Amino acid sequence: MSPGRDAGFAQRWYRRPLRQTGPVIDMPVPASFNDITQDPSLENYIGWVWYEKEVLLPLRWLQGDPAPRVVLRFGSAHYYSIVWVNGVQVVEHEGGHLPFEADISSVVQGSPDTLCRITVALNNTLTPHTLPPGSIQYMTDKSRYPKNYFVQNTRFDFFNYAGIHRPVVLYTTPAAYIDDITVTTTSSDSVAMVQYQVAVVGSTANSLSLSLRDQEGKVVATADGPVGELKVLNPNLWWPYLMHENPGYLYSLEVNGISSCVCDVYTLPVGIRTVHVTSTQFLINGRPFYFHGVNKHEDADIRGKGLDWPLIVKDFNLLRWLGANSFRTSHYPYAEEIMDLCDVYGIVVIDESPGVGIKLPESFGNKSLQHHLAVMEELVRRDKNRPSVVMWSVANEPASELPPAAHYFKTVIAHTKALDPSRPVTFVTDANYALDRGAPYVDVICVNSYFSWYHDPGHLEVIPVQLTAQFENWYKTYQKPIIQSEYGADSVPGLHSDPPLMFSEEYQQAMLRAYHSIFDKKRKEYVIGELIWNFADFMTNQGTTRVLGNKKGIFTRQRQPKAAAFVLRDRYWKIANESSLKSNCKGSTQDKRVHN
Ligand code: BDP
Repeated sequence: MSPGRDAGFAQRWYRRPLRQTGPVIDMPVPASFNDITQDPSLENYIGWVWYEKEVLLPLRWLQGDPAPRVVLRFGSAHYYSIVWVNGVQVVEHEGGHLPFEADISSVVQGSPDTLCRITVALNNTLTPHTLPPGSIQYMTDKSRYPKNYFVQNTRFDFFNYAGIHRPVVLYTTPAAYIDDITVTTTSSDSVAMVQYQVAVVGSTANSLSLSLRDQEGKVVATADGPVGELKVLNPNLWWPYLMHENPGYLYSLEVNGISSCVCDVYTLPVGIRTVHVTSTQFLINGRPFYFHGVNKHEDADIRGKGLDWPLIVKDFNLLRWLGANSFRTSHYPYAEEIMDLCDVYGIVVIDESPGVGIKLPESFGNKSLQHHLAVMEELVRRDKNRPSVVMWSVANEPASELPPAAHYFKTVIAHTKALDPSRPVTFVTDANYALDRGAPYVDVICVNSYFSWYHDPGHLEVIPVQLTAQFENWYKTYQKPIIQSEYGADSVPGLHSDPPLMFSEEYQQAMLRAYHSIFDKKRKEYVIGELIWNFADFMTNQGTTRVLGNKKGIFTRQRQPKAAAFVLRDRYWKIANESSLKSNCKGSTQDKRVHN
């Protein structure tokens, strides 16, 4: 649960090289450290880096009987972190992309002054058992490499940016506090039920009262106790963008916990909606939902994967301009700030874990599996109450044809469903339909394919036959709805060629059109979505197929549209207007005017 209380921001951090053998560097937080300086060795640095900052705590945080509980929270830090406060280790955490925190009350309240020194050691090394996995390769041929030379190998296609990527906050709670809230919703025509469960820590003699307010601030339901239901008459349902004239309707659930002497209050946005999967459809509030959206990355010039508010808001404006109703958090959980806006705008999310590049047989062993289960626990705990999240994706393009993949994915998917029985679970595959050992366990088949790009490069004419066969083979085998979870072609902005040749803007457009003609046939049957690869160009490792990164964006890295963005925009608005008419649910006139 994110802090909703008395919070102070920690910033102006410094990266301090290990053992202070080099200069102390000014390092902004949040940001990746890689692209901040002019030092190429920092850009590709693998190993330990240190951050340190001193902050003044308010005196009222350190005194009182009982004194408040003081918490230090990291939105994310990549990859492995150890944190000290005033020299005392307070937490260690494995994995980027997800939050972690530490109760630092006893450390700071035991100190004589209000100055608090926060020290972080961070290591970005990836091993076969991290998520994502990687491996370190030592180059021992002295005729070819300098002494002690090694490289970090990974099997994923984005730059392994590292650093403290999301905000670091200090906040307080009472000694007895609300630790967790779980909310699920059901609805019929005129009544909705909000089932809730509240976990309180630090006191057994707690009384809890809950009230649910609508957007006008009117209390529409109340309840008492740690477990129960709130009944909402004539509910305003949470609808996806372009599926309703008022998408993203959020109620506000206020939870008051009162113990003998203190009171904790937490306010949680609640969207009332249901999700169901049939053999041919994805239903939101009982109506067929078609994913017309994108895959993204957290990636930008200079800050790398560091949280960037202007960029976040720009991206939501572009998504709405495009008529996109959804995205997948390829290939790791995105910042909570992004997820908050998805809830507010009604952008539907397939929430993906960092399980990308699971290719080595040793990455399917028990050590990796246990870590993957722990990551799913962290992800579900963080995002379980978000109406925008309609499905979990546990991985992207693993080697799911390997024998151990069956047990691995059966276990990860079953665990995720046990943590959250209310949502479907999937993983994204590029394996052959006849060989995939994880697909039997998913609710929705998500398949990536790059016909005319990685397969038969330059041959746009193969797309209809290959894509049709792809869909028919998967459906015949599993009778589950299918999402085209990736398809795309690189294009260098400004590069033109007609007839279309690879890497030109025209080729990217032509590839899209060829895919779309098959989507249009199959979405009448069981294809329930299409997510372009990728929303924007993004940085990757250097390589012979990458020119300053992956260029499959329909926007450049600086968020300017390529020609393909206009093709997609026409299509998405057309689909949106068709489906809003079909579901007899008026789209906003303003939105329609934008499309025309
Ligand atoms: C897909 C991967 C994605 C890559 C893309 C590409 O899922 O991460 O960036 O290929 O190569 O297979 O552009």
